[in-house]
Amino acid sequence: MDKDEFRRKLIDSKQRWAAEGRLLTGTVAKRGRDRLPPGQHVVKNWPVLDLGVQPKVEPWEWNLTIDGLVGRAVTWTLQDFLAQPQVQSTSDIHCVTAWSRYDNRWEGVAAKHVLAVVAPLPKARHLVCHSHDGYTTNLKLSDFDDDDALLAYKWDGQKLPREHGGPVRAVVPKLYFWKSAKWLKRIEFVAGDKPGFWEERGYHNDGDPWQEQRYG
Ligand SMILES: Nc1nc2c(c(=O)[nH]1)N[C@H]1C(S)=C(S)[C@@H](COP(=O)(O)O)O[C@H]1N2
Ligand SMILES: [Mo]
Repeated sequence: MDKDEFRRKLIDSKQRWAAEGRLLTGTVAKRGRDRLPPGQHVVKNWPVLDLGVQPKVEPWEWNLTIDGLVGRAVTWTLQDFLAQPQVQSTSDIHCVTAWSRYDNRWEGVAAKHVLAVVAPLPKARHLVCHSHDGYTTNLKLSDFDDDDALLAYKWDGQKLPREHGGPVRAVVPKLYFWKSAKWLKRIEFVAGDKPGFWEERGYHNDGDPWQEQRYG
């Protein structure tokens, strides 16, 4: 199977899941009380999920532009990125395909630090993450503005491997993992919402695992 065929089949089957409402249990859990969201099971390994293309972005050529409706747009090289305060944060992953992985030890730049640096304008209510493989995903600014959201450079003490989005990926633990863009290239602050790749293909706009916001 070539890459295009893989990609088409993967998109087809995930769109079918959404159309059929696969995995929905009809329960609503409570984050903080229920560690595991409804319909999820815990895995020990770390599955790789993407569109079948894992762009190779060399550390020296990687950069991240953060722009749109901000007071101060920036473009960071990896050196600039690493010169920002680095934080550690341990959190759980919840993928919409029903696996969850506990206690991921991330290290990188806190989302709150990003917001402090670029100072989004009051009318900026959403953001779009753009990746090197052409993937996009949208977030509410209020979901990104969370203590455990970060741009991750390390996982479990090691540089983030390419298949998991290295050099740098977004991590927004309170939402399904499709909201966490790998191979991050640009964060664009916008006023009106702009659905991303999966959000345009039957996946929920917000993606809260405890409310089973899988499809929508
Ligand atoms: N750039 C990019 N980011 C992406 C994806 C992708 O295809 N491209 N897939 C998303 C999906 S659907 C999931 S479940 C997670 C998977 O991350 P992992 O491969 O590190 O487990 O990445 C998300 N971020
Ligand atoms: Mo996913």
